[in-house]
Amino acid sequence: MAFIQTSIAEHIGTITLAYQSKRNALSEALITEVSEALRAFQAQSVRAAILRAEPGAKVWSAGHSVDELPKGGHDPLGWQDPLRMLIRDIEAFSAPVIAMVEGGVWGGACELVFACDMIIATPNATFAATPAKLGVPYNASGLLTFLNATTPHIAKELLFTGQPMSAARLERQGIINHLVEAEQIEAFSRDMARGIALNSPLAISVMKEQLRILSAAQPLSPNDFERIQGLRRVVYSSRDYSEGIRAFTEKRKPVYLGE
Ligand code: YXS
Repeated sequence: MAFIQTSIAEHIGTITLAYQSKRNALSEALITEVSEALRAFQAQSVRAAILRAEPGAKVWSAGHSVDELPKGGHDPLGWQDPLRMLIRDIEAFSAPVIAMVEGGVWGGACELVFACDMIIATPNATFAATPAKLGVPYNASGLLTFLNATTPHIAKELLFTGQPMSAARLERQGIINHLVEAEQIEAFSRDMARGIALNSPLAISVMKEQLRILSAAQPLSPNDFERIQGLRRVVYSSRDYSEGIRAFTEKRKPVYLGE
């Protein structure tokens, strides 16, 4: 792995973001490695996972890789966007994922941390949501992640001001589970993961999925809406679509290749 480190011990899987030269920016390449690690954990029946940066990191993650955002005219956070796929992978992972946070969390990395099942952070960790700063139209299911993990007023302050919010402030709001000093945070996180791993993995995985479904239970869930949009985009950008239009205007039978 070039961008992360992984380990499994005592049924606990650990993913360490290790791309400090780019401040753990969530590039497609890094996200691919995290998703592969989650699949490997699933295959080895991991019962709890910890997602962290390297010890003492000043930046947990700088958020979506800005140079991978479309320059304009295209949805920057559509269904197929790697960050969107990673959020879904975290939510679908059968065991609890604990975000262990030191340093600054930026942009889409805030949503990544909020999509985890629990958050343990050092007091000097900060969270800065940046769509408003970059003029990015955040996507509906991403906003639902913010809403489900925080409160409407805190989500709005994070999203509208774009200013870093302290872990201590978020812990007071019950959004961060525990504030732990840097020297103890690794042992504290492992102890919590160990306790989870002693419980029934089946009961926990079912409750995690039930809570995911219930928390997304909207008249039309933002995920479903975006999936529809994503499927539509696949069709109207396809060869078959333009072939169908051309055959119609040329009054001949279309030849469809399914691509
Ligand atoms: O110049 P080199 O090659 O050394 O690379 C620099 C930065 O370009 C790179 N880097 C990034 N590359 C891609 N995407 C990023 N988000 C990103 N952030 C940083 O990392 C190298 C070191 O950066 P540098 O010198 O700025 O480090 P620093 O320690 O002085 O400052 C760390 C940060 C995180 C405060 C600073 O890098 C920063 O402000 N980064 C951008 C944070 C941000 O605005 N993230 C939002 C990305 S957009 C997103 O997540 C969503 C789409 S949304 O906005 O909607 O939430």
